[in-house]
Amino acid sequence: METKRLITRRRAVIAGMASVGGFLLAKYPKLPPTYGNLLRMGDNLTYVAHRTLLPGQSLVREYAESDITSFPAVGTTNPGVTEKTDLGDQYRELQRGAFSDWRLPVEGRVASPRTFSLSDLKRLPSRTQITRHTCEEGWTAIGRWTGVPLSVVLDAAGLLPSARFIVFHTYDDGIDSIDLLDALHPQTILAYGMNGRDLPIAHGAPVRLRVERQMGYKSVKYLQRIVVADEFDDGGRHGNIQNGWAWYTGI
Ligand SMILES: Nc1nc2c(c(=O)[nH]1)N[C@H]1C(S)=C(S)[C@@H](COP(=O)(O)O)O[C@H]1N2
Ligand SMILES: [Mo]
Repeated sequence: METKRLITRRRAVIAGMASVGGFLLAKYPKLPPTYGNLLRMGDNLTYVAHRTLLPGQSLVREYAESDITSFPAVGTTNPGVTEKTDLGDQYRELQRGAFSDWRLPVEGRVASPRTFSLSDLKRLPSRTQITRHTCEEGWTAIGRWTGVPLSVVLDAAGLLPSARFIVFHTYDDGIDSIDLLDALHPQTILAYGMNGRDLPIAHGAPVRLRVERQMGYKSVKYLQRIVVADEFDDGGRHGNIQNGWAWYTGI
């Protein structure tokens, strides 16, 4: 009798949890999409640990104005100068026009593909957050980011039920992706402002991603295109595996 009651209660608790997180959890396997890739065994541990310890959309710490530090610019600091590709040329052109011609397509597994200008993004609800950036090189810095939550932009395009990953293409010819749980996290924003000004070129102008629960390199700069995908896409030769960096790097 006692055992039976316990089981019933446990079932009720599980059912309750399922109804709250059902939408997201149903989409999330227990293992990362990189499971089985020898080069990416590190992902398994961080993904499972992270997703077990932080089952909800818990927020990372936000700091005070007085905590803001100087912020180095790392990796590409100007695709218009450094990228010997068509994308680099395009970026130089956009830069000349103060990014008034910059457009961000949001396409793939969405009900209505959309293209946003910088002013379109600025008209959407915004969020400002002072957070710590952690680079794989061993430094951290605190900055104030202003932008539109990625969830707002994805809502505007309408995620189809088959949507599983959000893939980002950049003007320095890079590709990276995050899963829906990170994409819909309230602190995941498309940032167009840094420390109260327009986002500087060196930090990813006109718009960069901020994924605050991941290592710094997941916060891709120089956004060019967003693709909603139904399959895992780590960017292949355009992705961070080229650097030996994990796809999932929860902090
Ligand atoms: N497109 C693009 N995004 C990028 C990079 C890059 O080289 N290109 N470098 C990454 C790395 S390793 C870090 S630490 C941060 C650096 O951002 P910052 O230049 O604003 O400090 O951007 C990340 N996003
Ligand atoms: Mo980094």
